Amino acid sequence: MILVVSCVKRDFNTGKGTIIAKGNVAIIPLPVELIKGQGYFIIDKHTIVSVENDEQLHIATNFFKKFDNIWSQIPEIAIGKTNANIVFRTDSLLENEAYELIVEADNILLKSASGAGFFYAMESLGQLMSVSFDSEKKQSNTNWAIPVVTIKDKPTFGWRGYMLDVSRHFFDKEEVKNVIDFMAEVKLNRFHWHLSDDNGWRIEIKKYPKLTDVGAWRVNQNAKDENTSNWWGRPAQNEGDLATYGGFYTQEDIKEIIAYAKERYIEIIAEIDIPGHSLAALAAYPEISCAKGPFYVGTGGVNKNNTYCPGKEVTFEFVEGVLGEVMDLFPFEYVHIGGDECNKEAWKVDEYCQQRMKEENLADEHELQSYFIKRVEKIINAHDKKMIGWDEILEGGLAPNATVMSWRGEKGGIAAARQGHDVIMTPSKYCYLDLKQGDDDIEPNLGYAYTFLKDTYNYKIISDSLTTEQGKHVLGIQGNLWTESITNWNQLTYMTFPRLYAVAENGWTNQKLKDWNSFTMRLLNQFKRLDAKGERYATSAYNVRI
Ligand code: TNX
Repeated sequence: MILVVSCVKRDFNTGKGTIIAKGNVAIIPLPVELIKGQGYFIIDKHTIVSVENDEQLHIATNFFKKFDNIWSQIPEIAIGKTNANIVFRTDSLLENEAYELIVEADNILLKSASGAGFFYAMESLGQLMSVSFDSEKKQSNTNWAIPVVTIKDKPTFGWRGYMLDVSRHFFDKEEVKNVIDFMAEVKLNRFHWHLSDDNGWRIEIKKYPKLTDVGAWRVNQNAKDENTSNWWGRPAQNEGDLATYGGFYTQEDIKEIIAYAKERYIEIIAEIDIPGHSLAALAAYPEISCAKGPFYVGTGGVNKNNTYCPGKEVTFEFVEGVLGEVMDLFPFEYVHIGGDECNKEAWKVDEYCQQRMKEENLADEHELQSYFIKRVEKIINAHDKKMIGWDEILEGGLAPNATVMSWRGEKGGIAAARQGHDVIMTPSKYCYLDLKQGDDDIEPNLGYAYTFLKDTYNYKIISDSLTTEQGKHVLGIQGNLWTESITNWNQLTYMTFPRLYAVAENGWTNQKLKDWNSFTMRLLNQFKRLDAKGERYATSAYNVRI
């Protein structure tokens, strides 16, 4: 495998002084089949792209649009061109998301049965191009040399996800789009958006305006917390730091982001975390809690009174109102309702909860939680959507159609798959991108564990303890970025890369083909791409335990 990227300045027969930016073969995630040939295909001002329909036109146009800043010779792209040298051709025999990319010295052929497959073929093509394609520098006379190669590729898992917590720290619309871009580059297809938690409610709900008027903002306690266990990491530096901290997305923002993700073949799964992790909602609407309040949007640490009251009908009305708008907004078939780490102390003494437990014949608070989640699932199913929850929803009995996200190790996922429920594996030891990865000096630190790159890479998504039939319930893998200790974009990318690449390759590449040594070599190319874009990433994760 060639790993040297070079920009060779020389005369080339299409023009004097033209720069040839030579790419190399170092694709992440590793394709199923890749045969390298001799020579290069040159993309230059004579290149013509032929597509078959509007969707392909869109894919090709968007791909070359990325060059706008750096290249003035974008190829002509049109439907049904006869004299083209980059050709899109539908092959309905290929599986969903599969593609073939055949680069020869004088033409490139892309085959797929779906828009997603063509999109992935183009993303692979992008990785075959020189890193200078990612740089901001204007190179109007650059021609691009794509190595001759034949790729036949398809994903192993249908769910290849990344979760971003925007509650603990807020990331704005442009940052979210950037996240979606870096997911797309490595063929991830599920963006899990953690939109509510104790520390901020981030989605406009028209029926409940206080959720964002009140729930999206918190006092910035940086100054106070400076010498204590400070989740938020940054001491007050100037007057502005004492103002409120927060932000939210309007429904219009969300539509824009959904459309942006759709163009990149990424589905968005919205999470409204209930019945625990709900301080921000309670600050806005205390009547849905067992305790009296008042409540304040959390500023770090754990507040035990952060739970909805499943004894009161008004709680279900609220949940239905909120989820109704969420489901109308997000086209994806799944909605995530959290269900994790719900503190049930208040339920034990609340008269409404006690009454409910009597009426419904519920033995304990776990069954009360299960009652709550099952009612919520009915609301979701009535909208023809499916519910996902963290693995705590197993406690007290799973809701009939629930999908489980296994985070407290693999146990929950294994148990749910054995019960015939679909699962997504995201065990913290392998998939938590907020956990430390090696370098004690410079990493943000939640303080309780590590997630090493090599472990993320080698993690076996379908446990050996499942039968083949049970294993089919494992939909895939997801990397989660919780943001208690991640306050800004640089920290976000630093904790995300390169572990996200390990998640991506693990989810895409056949278990038997995965190869740690090859992965770490190919990673160097990704680091160069990140360098070209000026993005931070952790080399500690790379160095530790190679
Ligand atoms: C557990 S994972 C949580 C999150 C925290 C995370 C920190 C899960 C469902 N709950 O609320 O942010 O640990 O690693």
